[in-house]
Amino acid sequence: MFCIAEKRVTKKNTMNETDLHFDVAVVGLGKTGLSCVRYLSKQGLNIAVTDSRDEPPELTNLKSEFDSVPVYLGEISSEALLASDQIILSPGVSLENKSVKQVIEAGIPVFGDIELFCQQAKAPIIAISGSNGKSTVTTLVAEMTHNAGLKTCVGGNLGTPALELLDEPVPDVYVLELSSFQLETTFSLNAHASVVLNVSPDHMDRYETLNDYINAKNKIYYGQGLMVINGDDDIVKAMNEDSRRCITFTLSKPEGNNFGVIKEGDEAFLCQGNVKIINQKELAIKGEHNIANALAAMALASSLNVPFEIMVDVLKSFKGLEHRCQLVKTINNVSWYNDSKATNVGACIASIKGLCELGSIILIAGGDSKGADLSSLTLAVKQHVKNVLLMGVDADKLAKTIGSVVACEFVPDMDAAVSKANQIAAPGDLVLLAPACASLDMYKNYQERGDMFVKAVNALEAC
Ligand code: UMA
Ligand code: ADP
Repeated sequence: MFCIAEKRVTKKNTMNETDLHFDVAVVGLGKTGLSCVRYLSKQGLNIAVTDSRDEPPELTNLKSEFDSVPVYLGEISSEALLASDQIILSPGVSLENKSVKQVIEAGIPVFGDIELFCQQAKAPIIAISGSNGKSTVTTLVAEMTHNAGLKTCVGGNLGTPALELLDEPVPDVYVLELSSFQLETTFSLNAHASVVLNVSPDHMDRYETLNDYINAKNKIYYGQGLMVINGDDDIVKAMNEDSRRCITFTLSKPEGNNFGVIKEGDEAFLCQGNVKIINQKELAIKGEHNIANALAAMALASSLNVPFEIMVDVLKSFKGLEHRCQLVKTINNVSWYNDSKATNVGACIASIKGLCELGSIILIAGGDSKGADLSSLTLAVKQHVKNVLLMGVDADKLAKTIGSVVACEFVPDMDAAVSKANQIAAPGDLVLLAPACASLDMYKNYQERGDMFVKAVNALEAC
């Protein structure tokens, strides 16, 4: 296995003392970059940091903790990279970046923080990826394993950089949410169990083709662990390898010992094989997509023998994460839902389908579509949405896509969107913030966008 310390010794012996030389260059000074510097500096390595931004978010923290580490800002420094034995790339920086491509061509190894983590992790890893539902499933699995008495460390794309988890005593299990960006630069993952929850187009501003995005996601299945496969998703099903242990989940009746849903009259039960585990009505998270999430979480947790009773307790009490299909309030018999985390078309469709039975929908959407083809939104919008309020850089693109099937109106900001929705909503309607786009053109992140929505909704007066 490729190992940082070995590589350093080899290269140092061949270097001229006066040459600019770093053992490792860390590209990107966000959360991941800082966690890498902390980790690598503990090994006594000679580190450089570079970021294309003039003021990357963790600059102050880096300076206060490591004032002697050289930092190259304003562009990703080819000089620093070419003077390094290896490169650790933050997930927000593409392998297609000009300076990064140059070092790859020069034969310098490039990998990411998850690769470093995998080389050191001493406990089984449950790895979760997919276009949508990652954070929900990661949190569910971690609650299940924790409640089953397993010491659980959770992180990755969810928020805590994976390398920070190595500062804790070795747990019984690591539960990691992994993005396609993180998987691109990971080679040694051999998870105890892993899943790609679903695939729908996302990050098409980063990937040239949908296949490139799929190939990155597929890397979560590297190794010999249990493959958890979404039997309802053709793209994920094609990732299945016959020679591997595999368990599937489906919204239909399951075959064999797999997970699925059995319907009996008006009732529906989440099951493993013929064994009923929980009545669908008892799930605290709502919507069809969340049934799939619950099944995936159970399949993953079952790989560590978490008892069904524990899974059921978690599924009855877990009400979902903030900014995911959350009821903010009901006012004048109009319900206001915050799904700011619906940052792509697949999530927006799931959100509409999950809530449409509760009333006609007024949708607040728009932002940065990340180069996505938005056309798959049309059918769900046509069937369930009566008005759309649009904002952000791709408002026009959305209007051109769905304007022929629904009334669209442009609004300058969230306050205007909420105020307009309040004017047009009739009793029994739902107002749903599910933008189908990233927030970064107007907000710091999806949390800030959701907070602005919640604030504006809470300011509405009952009449
Ligand atoms: N950036 C630059 N220049 C640089 C480096 C980064 O412009 O030189 C930009 C990136 O394009 C990106 C932003 O800075 O827009 C952040 O990138 P980063 O790599 O510094 O990100 P971190 O702060 O390290 O956070 C990353 C994940 N972010 C991304 O992958 C963009 C976080 O996921 C994750 O929680 C964190 O590591 C810890 O593992 C966030 C995310 O948005 C939630 N992920 C994407 C998603 O879920 O869709 C993949
Ligand atoms: P991720 O971490 O992959 O972004 P989250 O669990 O944070 O996923 O959910 C984000 C949004 O994606 C939700 O609010 C919902 O709109 C949608 N979503 C969640 N689970 C699914 C799923 N299984 N299929 C499709 N959409 C989903």
